[in-house]
Amino acid sequence: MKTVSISLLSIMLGSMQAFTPIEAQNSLYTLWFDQPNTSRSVPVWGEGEIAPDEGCTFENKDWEWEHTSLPLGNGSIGANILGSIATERFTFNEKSLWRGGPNTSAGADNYWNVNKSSASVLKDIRQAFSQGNNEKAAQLTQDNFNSEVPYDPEPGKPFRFGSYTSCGEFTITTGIPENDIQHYVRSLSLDSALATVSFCNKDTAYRREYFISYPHQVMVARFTANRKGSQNLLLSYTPNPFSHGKFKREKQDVCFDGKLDNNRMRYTVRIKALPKGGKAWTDKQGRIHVEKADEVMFLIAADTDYKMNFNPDFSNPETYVGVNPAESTKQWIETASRLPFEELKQTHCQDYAALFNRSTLSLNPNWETESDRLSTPQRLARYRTGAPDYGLESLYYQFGRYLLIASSRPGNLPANLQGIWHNNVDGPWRVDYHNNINVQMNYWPACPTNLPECELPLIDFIRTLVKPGEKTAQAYFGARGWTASISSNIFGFTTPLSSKDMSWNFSPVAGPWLATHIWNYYDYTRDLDFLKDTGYELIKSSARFAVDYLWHKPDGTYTAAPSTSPEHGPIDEGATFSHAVIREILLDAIEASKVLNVDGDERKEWEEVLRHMAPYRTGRYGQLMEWSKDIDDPQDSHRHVNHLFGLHPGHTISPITTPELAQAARVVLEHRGDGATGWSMGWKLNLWARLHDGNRAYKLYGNLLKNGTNENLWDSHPPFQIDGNFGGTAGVTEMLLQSHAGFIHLLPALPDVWHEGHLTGVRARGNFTLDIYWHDNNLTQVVVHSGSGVPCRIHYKKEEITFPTETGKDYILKTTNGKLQLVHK
Ligand code: FUC
Repeated sequence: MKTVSISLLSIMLGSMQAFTPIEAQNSLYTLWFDQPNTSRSVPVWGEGEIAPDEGCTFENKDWEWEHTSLPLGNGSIGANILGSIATERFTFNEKSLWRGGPNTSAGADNYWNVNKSSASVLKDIRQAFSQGNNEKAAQLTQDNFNSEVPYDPEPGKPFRFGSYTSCGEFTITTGIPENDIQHYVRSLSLDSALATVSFCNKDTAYRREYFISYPHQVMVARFTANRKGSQNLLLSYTPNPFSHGKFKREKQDVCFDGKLDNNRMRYTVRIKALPKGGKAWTDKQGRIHVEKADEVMFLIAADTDYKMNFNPDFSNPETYVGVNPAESTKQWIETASRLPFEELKQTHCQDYAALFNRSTLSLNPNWETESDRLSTPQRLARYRTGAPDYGLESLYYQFGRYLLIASSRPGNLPANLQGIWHNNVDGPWRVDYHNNINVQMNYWPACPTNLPECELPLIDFIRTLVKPGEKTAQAYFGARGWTASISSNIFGFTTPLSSKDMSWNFSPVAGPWLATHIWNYYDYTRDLDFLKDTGYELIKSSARFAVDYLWHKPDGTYTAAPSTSPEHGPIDEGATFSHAVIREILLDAIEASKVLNVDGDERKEWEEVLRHMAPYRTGRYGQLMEWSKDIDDPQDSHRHVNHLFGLHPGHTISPITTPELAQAARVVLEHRGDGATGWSMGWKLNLWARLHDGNRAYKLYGNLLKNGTNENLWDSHPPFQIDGNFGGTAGVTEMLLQSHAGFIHLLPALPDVWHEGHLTGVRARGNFTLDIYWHDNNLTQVVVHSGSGVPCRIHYKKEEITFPTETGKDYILKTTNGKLQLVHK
């Protein structure tokens, strides 16, 4: 473990003698900047007229927010700390603050009654395919498999799909001049989820500490200095500009109660100031003044009236309303305000560290580099020149885990396209739940990096889609079960959108893909009660949908007709991607029904369908064919590689079990190239890891960091899109541990440059937790903790070893002369 560089520490220690310095932090776990952001005190929507685009353009107008802010979150509240001097500023989010849904002025019927009755057209489409009339099939699909709900807001009409929207912003003017600042540091420590801003002005050392507590559901901001009476502050809260409400004041507290204009969603933001020394008071504009305080702690709580609903009443516009945010926020503030800062901080750190500390990654720990002493943007810039920085590579792994904990905690919604962080009324792709790779990728690292509880919000979210998704399945496919489409919101939206561009808008396997996460969660945790009580029904009903969606052709095969491969190519009678997802959900359903020993007859049907699914095919370039016809273009460098789903995240293609198909997948990856958007590089990294090509996976990881990462390590599509962060973290895990092929595979894609290191606390399917150590590019030791007492089958290079395990016991394996041996049980 390395500590923060001597020079940085001495700056902090030297300048703040009489003052607690920033704790010596492990540079593996710290993101930091040495330049303040500007004191631009207005939000992106400005102070006057709101821009007509509501901020949905792809270029974020606030470069600093997107590149140099520090994100904090507790899964419900999110904030980005700008760390500016004269006016501190932080953007603010509440996860459920969304426009759209059944409570717009157009009413519930306008929201729910949007599925087209298209199922009867399927037979004409299939007949057209049989006659070779693909044009007709495509036309019929385009005309019938959209809806009337536009993805974009329409002038003068209530916006039904809606968007994730900002919960406003905070500014705190400090009266400190910007032109005389020394020793500025803005840092985020990933092992405690604390953001700190510290600097000196003349002989005063200032420090601000921020965290967002999950146990106490409050954001805490403390402003201190080494000189008494130095805190002269003015805190202002600016609400979402497309909302109306009132500020209520008490002595040192302010409460904003507002409603979004679009759907009347109610939200409350409460702020309490707790000064030591000096005084604090509020004014008519709802601002808080602090004068001559020695220090001040602000507590901020926020909530909306949104209630997650697994069984929405389609006639009730308020079916997702059920929380009184004025009450919930009051309780949180009251509880937190009885506790001193240190106790709030300790409770927060303990809660957070209990998750974060489960896994450590160390890469070439003895490698000394000047990068260790550089700020994160400088470090990244150096890495971009090709200089090795294994610390940065581990930091990125841990940053993904940090972001997942910060944006996805049980009891709230899953991480959206920007996790929980957004700075405008609307945003790219509505900052929604995108079901053709993005929301799924968000959860790739959850179980493998030992954060299974962070996946529970996704599982709850899937449950919200089932009832509306049954209507969609029925209307478009006459199918049992449920499905979703390309985009979802927090109000159970499962219908396709209005666009006739089927390449993205036709996505019926979105539901089955989501449902594969259910089995995956079970397989990692082996939580049988979960499978029995919640999981199995979701898997089974998704498998039923898949079976009914398939076309049983006269020749006896099953194909997905019509289908598409996102987001290019023709409307097809059997896109590889759709088949791969369907294979996976059927395999999951078969396994789950065996585990629970139920539905034997239906299992036979799933097995039968699986046996007769149109097979994977290899085309004229040796590539895994993307469509039913051999039309793949070797020049095609499209970012989507969904036809490789079976290789990753699925498990029907692997170099060990299906070497020819794995080779065909490799050809596809060669054609597509090693560039693309952030998330796409993140996916290719995972795919190369599954092909057991460590050096190529490493190249993709490097490309992701170099070409798809902002200065604050946020993934960039561009714009900022969080999926790539999660894909990156998952990919590193896949390089060092895989467990999808029926055994645990150690160091399956270790790149040559990672000579030495360890990865501890990671999970494998079967509920094993592993600590893996290697030296000179060879495995030295692995400790396997058995969480469920199932037999353990371990594979390393050409070695394989299987042994029975007992729940709660550890097993140590070592390699001697290349031989893997169980040395301790
Ligand atoms: C899919 C991708 C885009 C983007 C969007 C949110 O449509 O093709 O690149 O990630 O989702």
